[in-house]
Amino acid sequence: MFDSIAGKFTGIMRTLSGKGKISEKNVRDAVEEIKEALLDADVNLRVVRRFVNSTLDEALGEKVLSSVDPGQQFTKIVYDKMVELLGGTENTALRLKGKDATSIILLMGLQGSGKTTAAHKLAWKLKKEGRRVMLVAADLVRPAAITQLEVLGEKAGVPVFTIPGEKDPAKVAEQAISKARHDLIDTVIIDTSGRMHLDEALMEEIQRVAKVSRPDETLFVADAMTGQSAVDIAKEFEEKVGISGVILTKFDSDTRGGAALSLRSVVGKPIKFIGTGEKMEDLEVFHPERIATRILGMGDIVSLVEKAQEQYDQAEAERLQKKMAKNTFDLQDYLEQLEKMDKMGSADKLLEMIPGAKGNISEEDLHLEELEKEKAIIRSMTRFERSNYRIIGPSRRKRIARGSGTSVAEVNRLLKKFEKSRLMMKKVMTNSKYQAAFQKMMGM
Ligand SMILES: Nc1nc2c(ncn2[C@@H]2O[C@H](COP(=O)(O)OP(=O)(O)OP(=O)(O)O)[C@@H](O)[C@H]2O)c(=O)[nH]1
Ligand SMILES: [Mg+2]
Repeated sequence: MFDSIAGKFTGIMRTLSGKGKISEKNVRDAVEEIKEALLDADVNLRVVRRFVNSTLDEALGEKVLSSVDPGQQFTKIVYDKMVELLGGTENTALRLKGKDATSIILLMGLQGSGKTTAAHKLAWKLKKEGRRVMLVAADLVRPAAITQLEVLGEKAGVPVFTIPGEKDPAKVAEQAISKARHDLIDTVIIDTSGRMHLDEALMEEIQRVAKVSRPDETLFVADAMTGQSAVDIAKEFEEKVGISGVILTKFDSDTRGGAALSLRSVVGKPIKFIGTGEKMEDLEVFHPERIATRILGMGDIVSLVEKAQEQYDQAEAERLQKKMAKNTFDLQDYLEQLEKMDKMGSADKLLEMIPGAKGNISEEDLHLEELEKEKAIIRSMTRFERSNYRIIGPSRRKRIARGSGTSVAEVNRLLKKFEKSRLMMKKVMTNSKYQAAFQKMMGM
């Protein structure tokens, strides 16, 4: 997706970059080209107009034309507008209850949009994050739908709730939820039926299922390949049922990207995930910045370095260095470092940006799952525990393991690893030779 639009944007940005001076006409021409590129990508007309007008307003302002590097300023404006269009910095995380309650996720959308696949992917992802998940087969329209979900559930290692012979999806949902509560399942994902077209029957059915299940997340599953019509349909679902977010599937397909670029702005609800393939692991959290970077054709090593530097600014580096030297680097600091890695982007994207890394280093090499667990473990600790890891005795370890959905052995492992690395840090930081290397690495 976005290949064509990215090509155009790269060209537009290139003509302006490096110019010592750009005129008002240069800006107007560039914005005109951007407009055409967006329209060619099948972006909603109103969205295009708004984008173009606000870009023009800002780009014609004093700041750009008289700046030292107007081309760069212009690129920055377009990038910022694009990020905003895609959702800005809003929080797209699923809003689920804690693990001591049962959260409900309801998936809905047209036929073939990817609901069942998304249910499967989501089940696997949440299970990996330590949640106890149950899938619910509430698509009673398509004959093979139940079997399809059962097969997928087995693949993901997640139970699938069905009532053979039942005709009413609302009843299935209701009973599934009470069974889930009884079985201490913390996350229920309901897969519903789709229809070729929007029709009353589908809406009425979904409304009833939503009413009995009272979902924490009502996710509209949209097929990116359907372009603008996905946007209209999403609007309809928002009005009739109410949606809390969107899963945009088939992001890996060769489409122009109009749906992706219009949905957020027209529907007013965040895109939470994108489906990037048919396999279980092909579900990614949607990051506006990353997509904007891709569209503007900036997905190269430069942006990786920039991002890295943004996150690890100098003051931060100095602060860390002091902490490490004084041996006061605590679990809270460690958690913050792990969270920063998240902000830099998914491992996959990271690997894509490092020349030669893709194919040679796998995500597994990066031990991501372990890091996810470590984050969960630290988040289950109190502030006091985070800065005084030595007080974490057996009963606290038990509580932390329970709270984070991990085992005591995993908590032990993290604490041991942390202790070891603190010792290492101290050694390194009090050795002047290493100190210089560290400063160089941090760009100091
Ligand atoms: N390439 C690609 N294919 C996908 C993606 N998501 C779903 N598919 C494929 O799209 C087809 C339809 O997916 P389903 O999950 O069955 O769609 P559904 O919405 O449940 O369909 P109905 O139950 O018939 O309404 C399947 O062949 C999936 O493999 C994706 O992100 N990328
Ligand atoms: Mg289905």
